[in-house]
Amino acid sequence: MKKLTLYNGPNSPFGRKTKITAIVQEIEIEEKIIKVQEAEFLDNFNPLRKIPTLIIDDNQMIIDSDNICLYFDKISNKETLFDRRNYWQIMSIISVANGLMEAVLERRMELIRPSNEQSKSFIDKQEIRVFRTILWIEKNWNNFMSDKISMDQISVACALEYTKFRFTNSWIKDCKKLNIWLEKFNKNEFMNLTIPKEAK
Ligand SMILES: N[C@@H](CCC(=O)N[C@@H](CS)C(=O)NCC(=O)O)C(=O)O
Repeated sequence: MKKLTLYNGPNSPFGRKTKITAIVQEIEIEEKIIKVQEAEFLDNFNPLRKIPTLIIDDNQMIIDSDNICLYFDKISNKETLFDRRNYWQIMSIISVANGLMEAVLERRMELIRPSNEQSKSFIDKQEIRVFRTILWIEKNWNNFMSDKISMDQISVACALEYTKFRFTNSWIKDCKKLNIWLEKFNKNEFMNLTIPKEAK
């Protein structure tokens, strides 16, 4: 059996996606929580120095949360989270969820810079993108009541929870369907097991 080491952060929404996929697909991993800014050793495996990064048998790497999730799905004996029948829809919703995480993350990174270096127009742009994206998901994502867990659901849930954690839950009033779905989805044990450390 291969040794799988998942380098992750304490609060990363991208990392959360991969961890949930490992739980759902019953893949045994060793998770190492690191401070990515100080993780010089990671540069040999991932020159972007980003988490999550997966290392297989101490020598092979898989970079990017989407590739890690696809890998876990591929080596699992469980039913796929990327159903062939609506594969491209699932992949596109995952990309939308990734973009939402990125916008919330970029906004936060800008806000923690010294105030004289912050760009208000950059922050505004990310905030507008966040609200537009969540409203778009509310209106356009049409299989989210499905009881069968899929990768787009995991991704959207991680993105919405990260938005609540780092930015706001004010989108709830305009996205009632989505919020009802999220509350139900949050009852899955894997959601509870992967709540960001600082959000507890
Ligand atoms: N596209 C990447 C994004 C990963 C990402 O942005 N990770 C952030 C943490 S949430 C990171 O490692 N940031 C470190 C940095 O930018 O220095 C993925 O899906 O894995």
